[in-house]
Amino acid sequence: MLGHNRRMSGAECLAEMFKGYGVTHVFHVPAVLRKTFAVMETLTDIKRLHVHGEKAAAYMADGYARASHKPGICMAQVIGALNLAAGLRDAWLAHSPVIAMTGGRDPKTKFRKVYQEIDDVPAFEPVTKLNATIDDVARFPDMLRQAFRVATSGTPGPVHLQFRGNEGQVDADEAELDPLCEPQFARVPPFRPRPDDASVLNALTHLQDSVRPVIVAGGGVLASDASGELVAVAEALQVPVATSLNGKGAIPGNHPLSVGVVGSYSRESANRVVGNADLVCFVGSETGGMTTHFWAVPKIGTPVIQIDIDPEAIGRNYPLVAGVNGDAKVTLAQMLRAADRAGAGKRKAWVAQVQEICRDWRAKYAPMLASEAVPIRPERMCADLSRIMPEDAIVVVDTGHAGMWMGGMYDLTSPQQSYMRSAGHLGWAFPAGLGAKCACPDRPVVTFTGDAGLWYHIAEIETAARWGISAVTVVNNNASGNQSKRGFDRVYGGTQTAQARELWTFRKVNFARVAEEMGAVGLRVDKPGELAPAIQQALAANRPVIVDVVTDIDALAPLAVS
Ligand SMILES: Cc1ncc(C[n+]2csc(CCOP(=O)(O)OP(=O)(O)O)c2C)c(N)n1
Repeated sequence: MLGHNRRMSGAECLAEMFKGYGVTHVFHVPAVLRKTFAVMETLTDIKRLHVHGEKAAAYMADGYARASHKPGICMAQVIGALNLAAGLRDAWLAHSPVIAMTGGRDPKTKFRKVYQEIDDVPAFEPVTKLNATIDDVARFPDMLRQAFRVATSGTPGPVHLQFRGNEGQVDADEAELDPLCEPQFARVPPFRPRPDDASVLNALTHLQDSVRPVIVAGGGVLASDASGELVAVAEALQVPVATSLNGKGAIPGNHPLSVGVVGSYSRESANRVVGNADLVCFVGSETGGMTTHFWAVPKIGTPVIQIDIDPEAIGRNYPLVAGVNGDAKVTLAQMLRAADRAGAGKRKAWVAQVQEICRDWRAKYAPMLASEAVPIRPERMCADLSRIMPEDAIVVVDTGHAGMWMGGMYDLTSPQQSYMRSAGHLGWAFPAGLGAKCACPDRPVVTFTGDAGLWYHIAEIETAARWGISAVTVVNNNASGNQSKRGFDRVYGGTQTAQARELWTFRKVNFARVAEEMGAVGLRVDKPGELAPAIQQALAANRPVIVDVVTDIDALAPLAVS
């Protein structure tokens, strides 16, 4: 079609195209696209990580994608396909460009009760932007290009390609193929759509007219690599900045205009500031339930501006005074050029009030952040991590209590640091941290998870050891999923029976010993003073490390205020 066809196998075509798109790692459970894996060995340097479960493979690809902005690739044969689909759910919720490839049904044997086979395609529908089947090898080049195009463009997200044959044996077929790549779609964002000037000026006018505004920065700011422009606009106009949990990292926590994460897994100061604002400007945020504490912060009726690359997101949950459709970086740069810096003085009193709200938060939690209690308090873990994280660290955080503790209590301290979090799935963070380390081997990667979170994919410690993935995983080990405690207190009428604890507690396990047995480094921490030295030792080890921190089962994260 494009004039550079050569006779080759689908396997050769895929391997060449992976190389052309700059793929460095593929996460899989065998056996799928076997011939492609064999050809990859001779044609490319791509690392083929054979892992312990398809869901973990998807989470690793997701962590790889979020850390690098490059699509992460994961694969499964037909019987593992739904395990892989389950693992795409977090990528879907977080808008992460993951490309999943599975083996699928052969037209010759469909509906004949073939071993291990069902129709998997519908299960990928709710978690993908593109869900397609490839029955003929001639379609490899255009479908792979489409996969990269869809995964990276607009609001990024997962894609599924099902290859004919339970193991995708269509890759052994030959045809005249052109393995052409489009490097533009090897990374997010491929395009930076420029908004129309009138809509930007309208938004800017509203922002500049307000005396108590706040910006809420979402994951779209990070996808667009727009943190620099965001902070510059905030400084020029003197507008405080909250972030969504997905956007944490868009502004360092120690910036004088930063108020923290707003919403449900949040910091009280952020909810107070957004709740008191006379105008809220969402940038790259879906204005979803988690970010707005189920649309209570800000209250519906507060004047709102929304800037987003996806026109369908603009105005979905809040009636708007201004909407801007465009890339975050381009839009914010446009606003900066037109900004009235002189007029920023009218927000002096508001900024002072905001900074007092932030100081109050710090004073309220200072004793817990510095707590010497044994068992260790999670607040102390967050404070120590904020203090000692290297300048270019990637911090990866699980959901549930881990998301609440770190979302609320952890601060990034440099613009080079990154933060990624589970969009809701317990157990995501540990494999995602391994994927992030594969994508960015020269950056320190530190994962924060609870013990319930680690249990999900604990087998991947062996994968980390086998592949020398030197991510550091810090476990808030309270031998329970104690985020659930409040909910069970409630249904037991205030006081749980002794037996009720079987619903949310575990055996006490020493994960440092488990890690050592699997070939990683294990460090056990019982006292608060040992925590920072252990993490520093872990970062220097240049090996996969589990830092097992024994924490207080009665420590419950503060609930959101509205
Ligand atoms: C896939 C999935 N299943 C269930 C949940 C519900 N859930 C949220 S937090 C939690 C327990 C968390 O335990 P742990 O990671 O040990 O942290 P802790 O609460 O003990 O601090 C559970 C079961 C979830 N978020 N994701």
